[in-house]
Amino acid sequence: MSQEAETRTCTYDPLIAFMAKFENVRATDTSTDPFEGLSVEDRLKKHIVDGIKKNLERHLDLALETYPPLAIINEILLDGMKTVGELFGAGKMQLPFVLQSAEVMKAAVRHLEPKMEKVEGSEKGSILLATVAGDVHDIGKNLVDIILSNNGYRVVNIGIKQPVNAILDAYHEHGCQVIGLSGLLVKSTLVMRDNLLEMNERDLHHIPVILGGAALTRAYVEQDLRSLYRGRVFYAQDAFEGLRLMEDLSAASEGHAGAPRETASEEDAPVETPRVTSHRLPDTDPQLYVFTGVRSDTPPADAIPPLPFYGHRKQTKFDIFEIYKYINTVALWRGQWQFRRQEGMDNLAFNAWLEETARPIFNRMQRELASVMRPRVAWGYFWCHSDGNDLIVYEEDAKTERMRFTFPRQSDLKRLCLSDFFLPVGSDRPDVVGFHIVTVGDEVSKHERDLFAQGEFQDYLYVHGMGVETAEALAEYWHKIIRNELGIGGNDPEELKLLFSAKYQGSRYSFGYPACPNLEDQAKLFELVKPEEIGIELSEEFMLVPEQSTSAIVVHHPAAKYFNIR
Ligand code: B1M
Repeated sequence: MSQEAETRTCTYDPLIAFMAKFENVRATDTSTDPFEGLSVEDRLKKHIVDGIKKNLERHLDLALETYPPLAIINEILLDGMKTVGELFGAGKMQLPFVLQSAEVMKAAVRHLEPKMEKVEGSEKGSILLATVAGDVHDIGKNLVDIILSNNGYRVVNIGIKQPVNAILDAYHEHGCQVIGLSGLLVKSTLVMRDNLLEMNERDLHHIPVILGGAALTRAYVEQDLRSLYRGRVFYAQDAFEGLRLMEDLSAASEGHAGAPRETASEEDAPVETPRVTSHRLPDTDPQLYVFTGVRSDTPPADAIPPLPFYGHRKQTKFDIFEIYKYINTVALWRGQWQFRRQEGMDNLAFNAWLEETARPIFNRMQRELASVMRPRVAWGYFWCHSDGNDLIVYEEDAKTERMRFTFPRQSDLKRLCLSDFFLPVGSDRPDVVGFHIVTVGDEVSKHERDLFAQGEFQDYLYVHGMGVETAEALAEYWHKIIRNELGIGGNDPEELKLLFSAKYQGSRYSFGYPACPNLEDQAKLFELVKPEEIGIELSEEFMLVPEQSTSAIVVHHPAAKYFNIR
């Protein structure tokens, strides 16, 4: 563990001290013993709520003089975690500090476990957690794991890309009570539906299922999926809703009142005949979006940039600190690290608070991860023309078709389609299109996995966020290089921050996003820029490996901006 990480676990944490100005979480003070005058029970609760590891073992040993280990966990430490959950729920505690509390909880349990005889039924409940087949997203499910397992539940986390057979086998093998499925891809919502149908088929509908992940909506789960599954299925928007559901489900299975509300309406639901409602999921199949006919009135670009070179190149040498400058701190601090504005704080105060709270963590992370990040880029330029909704990419002769992409067209608004930004086939000259793919390598993901395994939950969140946003920063940085190579970088704003709101000429569109939703098109991009040469592979499900990688088609047209397809 680094010296700084060590420092974090001391009795004084400047972040917590600063936060205490705005919330009810108590700060610890180095000048006096923060535990002075407290009973042993209150000392242990303070360890949990304030996330203090120092002297934890001493206080646990003291408590062992009075209580058996299991009682310490169930009656004292879990009570502390309950307070943490309540503070978070009331918007008075930030996620990174919740994770710090979970770290202390895990350390406490680790200390007590060897002193404990296995007591049957000591767990509050159990859940089998998995990210569904074809989906590589780990962090959301792992946050759920951290919150549940440090609130007294047994969690069997079998990882990412799990087919239904593996999920059900593990569920039975480990004697779990509930199945929790996670997934971020649009396709995962369909995989979850198929998994539920499979469970119906195998008469396993007695198993309650909790679903979570960004592509899901509450309506899809609570209306569509609930009408398909013969058992109970719930939507958890975040880890804490997962915790509440587990509490309700466990209470219900013990015969207490408090089964999740939805179980009551289950009897009313049409059970035998699966019903597909009108609720429509976003779909990755571009055919669904291909409307022929009216094209947008996007005029051709005034000037077509000269082709910088035909084909692909790679870049593997970078100054990582240069890349860090392109990190969008709003996305990192508020999005990934989930620092939220506290009640009563205006924007100015929140930004000042972020500068004092998040900035030092950001600076530490930049230093610690400098040798862990392995930035690499593959990119290229090609002749092209549009043909209706298609984009034709030519061989070097600018005449022979090499491949063709098909993009969806808006059915309303401007009736935009990505291909509208390129000169149409038959024009007297070819147009130019760019592609790029960037990665920060696999080391950062490995580092992240180690932190998770070691119970360093707060740093796990910080490192994951850094990996994600450094990959994004590299894409932003390389897009700027591409604009310069195309000779259209002259309009770039001087202030880097303005790049995040795309205040430059042209746009980059990532496959899988609305304007080019077809993830299978990643295979064509691979054919064009050969990312294997920089160590990026394409999985069977068209996901990029290493995880922190992102690809895009780069358009030079001045009118090219993000747009949605409905
Ligand atoms: Co991209 N990405 N991404 N991405 N990315 C998504 C997933 C996407 C939905 C964005 C979008 O279209 N709006 C989209 C997929 C759409 C689709 O299926 N077609 C997408 C795409 C297309 C892609 C690429 C393909 C783009 C490209 O490069 N061409 C590419 C693929 C990468 C790859 O293959 N390796 C890509 C790349 C990236 C980055 C590398 C830049 C980055 C990191 C990705 C990563 O971590 N592996 C990234 C990010 C950051 C996102 C979004 C914006 C955020 C994901 C995230 O970190 N969430 C995402 C859009 C979104 O989610 N809004 C998107 C934070 C995380 C903690 O939340 O996992 O949802 P989440 O978990 C929450 C809750 O959902 C809930 O609790 C958790 C904690 O509170 N929960 C549960 C989750 N599971 C639960 C289970 C439970 C209970 C609760 O059971 C008990």
